[in-house]
Amino acid sequence: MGDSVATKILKQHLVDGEIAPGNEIGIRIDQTLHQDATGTMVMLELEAMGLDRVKTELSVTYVDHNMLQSDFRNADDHRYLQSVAQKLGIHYSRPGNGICHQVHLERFGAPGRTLLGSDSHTPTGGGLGMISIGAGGLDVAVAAGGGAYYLPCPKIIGVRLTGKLQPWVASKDIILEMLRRLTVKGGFGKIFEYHGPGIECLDVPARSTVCNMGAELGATTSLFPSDWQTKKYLEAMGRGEVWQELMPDADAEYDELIEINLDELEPLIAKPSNPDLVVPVREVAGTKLHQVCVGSCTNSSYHDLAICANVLKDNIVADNVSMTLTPGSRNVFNEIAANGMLADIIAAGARILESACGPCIGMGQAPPSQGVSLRTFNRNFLGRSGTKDAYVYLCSPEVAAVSALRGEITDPRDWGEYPAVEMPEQYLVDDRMIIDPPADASAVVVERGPNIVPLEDFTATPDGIEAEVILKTADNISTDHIMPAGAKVLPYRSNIPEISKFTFGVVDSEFHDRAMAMKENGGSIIIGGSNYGQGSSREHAAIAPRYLGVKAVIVKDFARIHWNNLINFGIVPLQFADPADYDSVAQGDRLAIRDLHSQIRNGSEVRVDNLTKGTSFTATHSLSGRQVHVLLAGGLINTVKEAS
Ligand code: MIC
Ligand code: SF4
Repeated sequence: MGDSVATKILKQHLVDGEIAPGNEIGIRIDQTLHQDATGTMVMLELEAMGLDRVKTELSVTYVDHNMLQSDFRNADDHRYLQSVAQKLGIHYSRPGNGICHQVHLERFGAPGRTLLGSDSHTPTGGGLGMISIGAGGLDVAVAAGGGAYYLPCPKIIGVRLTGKLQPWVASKDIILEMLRRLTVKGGFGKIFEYHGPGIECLDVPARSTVCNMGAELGATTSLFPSDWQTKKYLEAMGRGEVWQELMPDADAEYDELIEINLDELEPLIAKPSNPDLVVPVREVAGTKLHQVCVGSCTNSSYHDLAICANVLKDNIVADNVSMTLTPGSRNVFNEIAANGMLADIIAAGARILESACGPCIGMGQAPPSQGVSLRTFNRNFLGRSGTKDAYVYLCSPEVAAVSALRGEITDPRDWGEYPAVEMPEQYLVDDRMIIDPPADASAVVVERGPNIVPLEDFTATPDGIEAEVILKTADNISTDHIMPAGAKVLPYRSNIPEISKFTFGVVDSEFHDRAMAMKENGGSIIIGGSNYGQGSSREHAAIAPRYLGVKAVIVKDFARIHWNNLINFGIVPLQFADPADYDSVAQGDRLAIRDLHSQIRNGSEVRVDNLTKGTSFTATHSLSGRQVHVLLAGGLINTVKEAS
């Protein structure tokens, strides 16, 4: 049996274990990506590990999330990141240069390489035929320091595309169709490899949109082969030399196969408030809009902006709509400025935002109360927009542009002829906003502001837990619920005591105070449903609960990155052996786990006693031997320190 592209890259980078689904494998990481919201923690962790220079082929820190400078905090973080990047041999993409994933794709990604990023949408790089994975900051820090990245060997799922996208149907509709079919947990433990004749009609940015939002499936990553489209893109970016052909073997077999006929695809939309609530646009057409936002790492490439410019040209945004547009990178910005499209967009009344995450992470542009916001982004979790009772829909730039003019959700096929975009032969490229690290960093002084608080020491996991259930949640709790982002919270990303005050704020405003009270009395336990911790890679969703004394999280099942983050920060992650037991536990119950160490070491089952109800149930864990060691040591920082 021949190999898929994913298997070829994994084989070339394997440093530990054997490639077979379910095994834990360790892979070598060629490149790391960090951004400002998770990156300050990565840098603090690298410093805590005592590293003086990264050991990867390439590491880049981007400033794109924490862009609002309403006081000194974010600005101090930027200054810290720039100086520490210089010190550690990391390239630094300055604020204004663009969203990490878009810039990385344009300037650094390369077929056949591995990329680990402290951001869940790192799989955007899969559009170039690379294995790019989102992970918690600590895993990225270890990889930057030359360590392997460990993961349960994923299944490789082939997604065979046939046919051709029809006018007004976009690559965003491919991934929305995947979410419609598979749901937000359908990608757990899987790599999606797109192939087949249908990929011919997709250029690299279109492919990257699909890979980017594979994160919403909960997938390990997604990727496309590296073919003539990849070559064309890299040449247009002036980087033709990094191209190599990378195709699946003719007899490659996949663990499962999914088929999508692009001829039959129609414009789709995800309804509030989960990315898998997908329906055809025509089903919700006519819904009145208050806001339309184009941008985010999913849809901010040149083509995405250009299609909007072509639709908006000589028109005006509807009276009831506030429309924002965000170019994904300074290069895209320059491109639309140089060819006049920016003028068409401004004339149409759209609000131009700086090249950054912006409204996607709640950095401004919160919709009005109960407002309806249509966004080309990837996530619409409750409260993420900054307005808890807003209704956020996700769609393609085509749907967004036409709907902004009509003032209501519109199937763009009703608009008229498709205003096709001509792609540049050669993109405008200017790398002067990327600062290379010096060869000799001995003179670099790391600049730290007063908001940058080093991590506290983590104690080893105790041999027994007796604690109260502080919270019982429903299914699909995202890290946006656990640790919200947005303009108020993000400035505290390098200050755990402060940021912990916002933990679970969206669902339970008393959580922090209750947790602090319980901390003195054995700590607390969280009970969760299915797909607990979906969404972002932010390890603050684990570090803050840990700081607040959460000892264990017992759920029906976990999302991948958050599960890893819990282990890395010494919180015991368990699953109900029988999901029906979820119903037997209530908030306020006192639970006990005796002989935790031997129970975890000696098998996958752990007995949990419910002292309040006088009952007990079985929980399971799926930790590897390595992870058991990390967890019981109190987290990964402790084991890294042990080893050095
Ligand atoms: C997100 O889209 O939720 C973020 C903000 O980019 C996060 C990272 C973070 O929380 O800093 C992600 O996707 O990992
Ligand atoms: Fe930024 Fe949004 Fe992309 Fe996260 S999903 S990296 S917040 S643009």
